[in-house]
Amino acid sequence: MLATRTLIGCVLVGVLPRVVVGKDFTTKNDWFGNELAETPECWSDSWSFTDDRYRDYFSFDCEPNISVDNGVVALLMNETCFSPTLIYNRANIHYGMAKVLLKPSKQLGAVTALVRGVWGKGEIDYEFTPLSPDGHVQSVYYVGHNEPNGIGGLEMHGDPTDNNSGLYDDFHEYGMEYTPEHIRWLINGVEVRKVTAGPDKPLPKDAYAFNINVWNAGATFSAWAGKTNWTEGPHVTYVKQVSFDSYCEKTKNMTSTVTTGDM
Ligand SMILES: *[C@@H]1O[C@H](CO)[C@@H](O)[C@H](O)[C@H]1NC(C)=O
Ligand SMILES: *[C@@H]1O[C@H](CO)[C@@H](O)[C@H](O)[C@H]1NC(C)=O
Ligand SMILES: *[C@@H]1O[C@H](CO)[C@@H](O)[C@H](O)[C@H]1NC(C)=O
Ligand SMILES: *[C@@H]1O[C@H](CO)[C@@H](O)[C@H](O)[C@H]1NC(C)=O
Ligand SMILES: CC(=O)N[C@H]1CO[C@H](CO)[C@@H](O)[C@@H]1O
Repeated sequence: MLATRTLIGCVLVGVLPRVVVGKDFTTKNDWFGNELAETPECWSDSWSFTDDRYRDYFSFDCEPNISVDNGVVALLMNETCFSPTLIYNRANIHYGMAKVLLKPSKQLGAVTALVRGVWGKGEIDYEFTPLSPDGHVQSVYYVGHNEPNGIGGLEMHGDPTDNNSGLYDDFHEYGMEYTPEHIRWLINGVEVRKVTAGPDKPLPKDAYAFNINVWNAGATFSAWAGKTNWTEGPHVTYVKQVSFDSYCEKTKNMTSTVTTGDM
C-alpha cells in the first residue's frame, strides 16, 4: 500500500502509451490513468526477460537500480532509491490471473510487494516481510482507502534459524487471480487463500494495474518490517518471469451483480 503511494510522484504519466479508449462500463483505469478497453479481450502473455521484448510492456521506477542479467531482473533498493519498481505499462489487463516467478529480498526493512490495482481505489497484494524470526509472505487486499481487508494466508515462512532461507533463497511462483466474484492467491500453482465476495464482503474494484517492487518499509514501519541496515545487503529482489491471463466476458461472469465495493 505505502509502496504505491510513495510511487505516485515518480511515475511519468505523459510518456506512456495510451491504449484503447472506450466508454467504461464501470470506471476502469490502469495505474497511469489510462482507460481500459470497453470490451475486455481475452489474452495470455508471458515475459521471461531473456530478450528485449519486455521493454515494450514494462516501465521502471528508479531505473538506474534495475538491471537485467541472464533473464533475471534485479531490483536494488538503496539510500537514494527507496522503491525500485517494475511496472506493467499497458492498460489491457482486466480481471484475470497474474503470476510472477520471484525471489524477494531477505534483508530486514526491505519489503517486497506484488501489487494489483492502485492504492486508494482497490489493491490486492502479496507482501514479503523479512523481519526475523517471522519472515513470511502474506496476502492482503484493500477496498478503497480502507485498512487492510483481511491480511491473511501466512502460507510460507522463512526458516528463522537459517537466515530466512526457503522463502527468501529460492524462486517461487506467486499467483493472484482476480474476478468479480473472488480473489485467489497461489504459491507454486497451489491455492493458498481464496476470498469470495458477498453482500457484506466487497472486493477491491478495478484492481487491474500491476507492479512489482521492493521498498524501504524499515524507514517508517520498522516494527513490522525490521530496521533497514545499509551496511548489510544488498537489498535486492529478483524477478525471472511475469505472466498474465486476462479474462473477458466469454470466459468469466463479468456481468455478475455481486457488489464489489464502492471506492
Ligand atoms: C543508489 O542508487 C542510485 C540510483 O542508481 C545511485 O544514484 C546512488 O549512488 C546509489 N547510492 C548508494 C549509496 O549506493
Ligand atoms: C546467516 O547470514 C550471516 C551473514 O551473512 C552468516 O554469517 C551466517 O553464517 C548465516 N547463517 C546461516 C545459518 O546460514
Ligand atoms: C548493521 O550491520 C552491520 C554489519 O552486519 C553491523 O555491524 C551493525 O551493528 C548493524 N547496525 C545495526 C544498527 O544493527
Ligand atoms: C456463469 O454463471 C452461470 C449462472 O450462474 C453459471 O451457470 C456458469 O457456469 C458461470 N460461468 C462461468 C464461466 O463461471
Ligand atoms: C542493480 C543495479 O543496477 N544497481 C546499481 C544501483 O546504483 C548504483 C550506483 O549507481 C550502482 O553501482 C549499482 O550497480
